Amino acid sequence: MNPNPIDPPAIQSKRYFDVCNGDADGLCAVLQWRLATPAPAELITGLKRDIDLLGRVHACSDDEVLVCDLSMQRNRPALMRLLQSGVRVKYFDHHDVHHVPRHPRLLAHIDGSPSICTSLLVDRYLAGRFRAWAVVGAYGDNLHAVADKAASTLTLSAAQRESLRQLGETVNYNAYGDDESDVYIAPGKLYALMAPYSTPLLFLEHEGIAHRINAMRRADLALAQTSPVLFECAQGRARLLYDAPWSRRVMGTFANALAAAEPILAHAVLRRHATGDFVVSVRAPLVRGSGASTVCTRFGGSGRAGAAGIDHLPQHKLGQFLDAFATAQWGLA
Ligand SMILES: [Mn+2]
Repeated sequence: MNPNPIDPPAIQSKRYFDVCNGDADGLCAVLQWRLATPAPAELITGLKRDIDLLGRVHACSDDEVLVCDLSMQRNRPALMRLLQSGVRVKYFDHHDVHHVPRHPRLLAHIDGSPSICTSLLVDRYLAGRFRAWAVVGAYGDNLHAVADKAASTLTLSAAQRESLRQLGETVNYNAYGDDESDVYIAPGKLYALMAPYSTPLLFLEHEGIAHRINAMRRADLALAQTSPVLFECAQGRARLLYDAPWSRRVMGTFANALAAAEPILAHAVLRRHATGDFVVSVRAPLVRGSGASTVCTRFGGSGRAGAAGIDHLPQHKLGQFLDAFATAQWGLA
């Protein structure tokens, strides 16, 4: 008998944080990881435009952070702070970064080539264990040829592959908006519905939400197709949308649809705010695959080789932007 037991010191248990872009590629990247490595992780995600997410993580020594599909360039200060405070970080991404830091607590799989996305980087790391989800992520990022190739390694009917494509495009669409009131469901809540399913086909079979979001996507796309051409040149075309919840949701999807419909052209979709300033999505010609981020970074934007955007293009810079778009060296940058 011990009359005077001493409680052991409280041990702070290790915490897990999953941080990702709220589009299909980001969500499907984390999903594959968590199917392979289950843990009670806190998900930190947002809309497509919420890219400075790592700063929202309050982790301490020995906690683990998984980061997927978020620009390391944009999140570098928060990344360094976490590493210096003893946090372990696994980082998968395909956005441009000047320099990947070397740190004993950082595992980084960064590849900015136009034929890869974050879901496929995780798929590669996991040796294809949850590949159907990676295929959904790749379709969501408009990497159709790459997604088709990955899908061809699975036993899928043509109809099943088409379902994965539509799901990728639908989950991607659901991430676009100025705030959560624009979108059908917050990306984090959509993730929670997807997470229990080891394959996207099971998710589609048991949950109706993707079908409901897809109906909204089709209606928004039909409206976008009626938008005027703002500018046209030999190598591309720019369309103009007015600002409304539907245009905020469909902008990126519309840009992807235009790129798929006319793959030899570059495409820009501009949405005009009430202030007169613009939000811009740019797609490189699909057949060449690069140049979009080069155009957008000149105007304070960011993105990937094939797809990029500008959050705020002042009205007086419209002419400069259209010049840059018309004279861009697609496929070289
Ligand atoms: Mn991505």
